[in-house]
Amino acid sequence: MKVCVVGLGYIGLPTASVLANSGHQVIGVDVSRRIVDLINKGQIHIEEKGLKTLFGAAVNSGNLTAQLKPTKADAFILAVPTPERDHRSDLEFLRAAAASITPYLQKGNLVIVESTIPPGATENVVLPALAAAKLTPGEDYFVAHCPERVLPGSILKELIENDRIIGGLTPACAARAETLYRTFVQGRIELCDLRTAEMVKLVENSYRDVNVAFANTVSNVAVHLGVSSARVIELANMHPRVNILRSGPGVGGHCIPIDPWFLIETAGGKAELLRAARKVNDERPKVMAATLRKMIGRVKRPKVAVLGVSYKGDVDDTRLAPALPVIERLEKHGVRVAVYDPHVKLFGKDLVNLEEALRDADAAAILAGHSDFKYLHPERVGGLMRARRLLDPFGIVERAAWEAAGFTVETL
Ligand code: SAJ
Repeated sequence: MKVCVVGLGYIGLPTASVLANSGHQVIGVDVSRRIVDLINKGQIHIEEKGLKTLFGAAVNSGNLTAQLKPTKADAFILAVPTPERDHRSDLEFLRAAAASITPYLQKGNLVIVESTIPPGATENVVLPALAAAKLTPGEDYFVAHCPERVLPGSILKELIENDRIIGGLTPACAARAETLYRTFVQGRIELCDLRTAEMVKLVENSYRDVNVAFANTVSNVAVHLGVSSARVIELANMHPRVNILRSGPGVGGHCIPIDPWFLIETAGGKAELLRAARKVNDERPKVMAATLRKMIGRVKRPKVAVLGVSYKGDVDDTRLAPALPVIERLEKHGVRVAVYDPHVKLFGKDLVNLEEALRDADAAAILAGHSDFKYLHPERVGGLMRARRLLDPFGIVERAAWEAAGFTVETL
């Protein structure tokens, strides 16, 4: 098929690359000239395991090119961001992406929405934006919602191996979209209606948010009671039907802190648990900053070394990363913050190397669970710092070894 993928971000670019390597002719579309130029030069703007190689193969095969405007195609995949503003979905990018394909939409085409949206949005936002094409959806062309479900850090593996949910405007629409996904998906493909597919995606991420909020609640209570939350969770998880996630510095990324709001927005007041979970997770950075200030105590011009500022371990993405509000809070209280991250290239603040970050620091805080941090050497780290204190909310380092090296280790 000739497939036009609109939006070349963390989902659109890997999807375009996989499609191109599966033999489709793919035209990637993005409003950013920088991204289009980079792609046509054979370069990419995001870090994702295996993507460079897969993308390189797609471009070299001649099956993947990028441009600023859509073009006539058999299928259109909309994979643009759907941000949240004031706890409501902002679907302007999606509306604009849908409007941008109308001049090229023809009878028999397939339009797929991959972006995450509130239930009802394909019909209420995308279809009206496509109306200018003067074609009847479900009759003249096919419409489906196929939410992406891939985990950043394992996108390429999960794009191929995960099961997919496809919601169709009609059963024929869902079946049509299935033929395209079948060309690269090895997992099961389940067909349903639009609204079910839209809700499934939001339910998945809300489930994760509530479960992380539960772990964070356990941590908050454990701190209050003076016991180790990691040990409480470890012991509770020995029960055959208990599986508590990890508590941490908060929930970041472009999905989990946002998607529950899309469900709350359309739930008619029936999703209060999700609202409570959001509050618990959003307050975690405050807990981190307060803990660090308490650990440091009264020191003149204190300095904290923040190790890791991406929203989670082993990725370069800093969107809504919990490290950001932690840093803001510390700085507001006069703490100097030096930031080191082995994955992140761009960040609102200057990034420094590890030694510089640690030099004369009164505490170090691991705020993204990068696996590299397992190999930090307590003596070397301690040798650079003014005082040996470590906040490790992920429990990344071997606590006993660090304590033996004279560190006060706080895991929360
Ligand atoms: N986190 C914890 N404790 C945990 C697990 C996660 O604090 O035990 C935190 C992470 O540090 C991070 C945040 O939660 O800040 C989210 O990380 P994540 O790994 O749970 O999820 P994402 O945002 O990288 O990807 C999620 C995935 N959804 C689910 O697992 C239900 C992925 O499959 C989705 O495709 C993706 O959102 C998306 O694009 O919607």
